[in-house]
Amino acid sequence: MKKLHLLVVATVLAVIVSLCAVNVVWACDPPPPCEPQINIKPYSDPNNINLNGNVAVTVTILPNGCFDAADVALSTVDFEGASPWKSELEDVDGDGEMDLLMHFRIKDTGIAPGDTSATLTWEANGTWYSASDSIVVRGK
Ligand SMILES: [Ca+2]
Ligand SMILES: [Ca+2]
Ligand SMILES: [Ca+2]
Repeated sequence: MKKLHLLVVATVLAVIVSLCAVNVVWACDPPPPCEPQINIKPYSDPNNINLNGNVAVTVTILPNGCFDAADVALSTVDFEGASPWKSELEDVDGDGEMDLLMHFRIKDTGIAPGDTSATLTWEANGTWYSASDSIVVRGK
């Protein structure tokens, strides 16, 4: 009787594990949500934005495997109200995955004194994404 009981338990476990393997049972091991990141001024930290001095600011999308950086629809990109005037594909963080480096005019954005973060929204392959990074605003 005890053997049969163990066999049933083992069978149930085996079924659950195999369902997990094909992602039928989401609760077993849910795939991590796809979370691309942005890096404002990728070569600076903190991300100082001088409203009096700086003309342009660069923002990088790090796709984190969610999509191909080349698939970002540039016409949909919005950085605090600004559209990029220039962009290039570049592996900014050197992890072997291509990133999208974009240039924005600060005066095109709504960034104001006291702001501590800025958000970029964009569409890639029909999905909308949004990510934020910290900023330190000076001037004005
Ligand atoms: Ca930065
Ligand atoms: Ca990456
Ligand atoms: Ca990269």
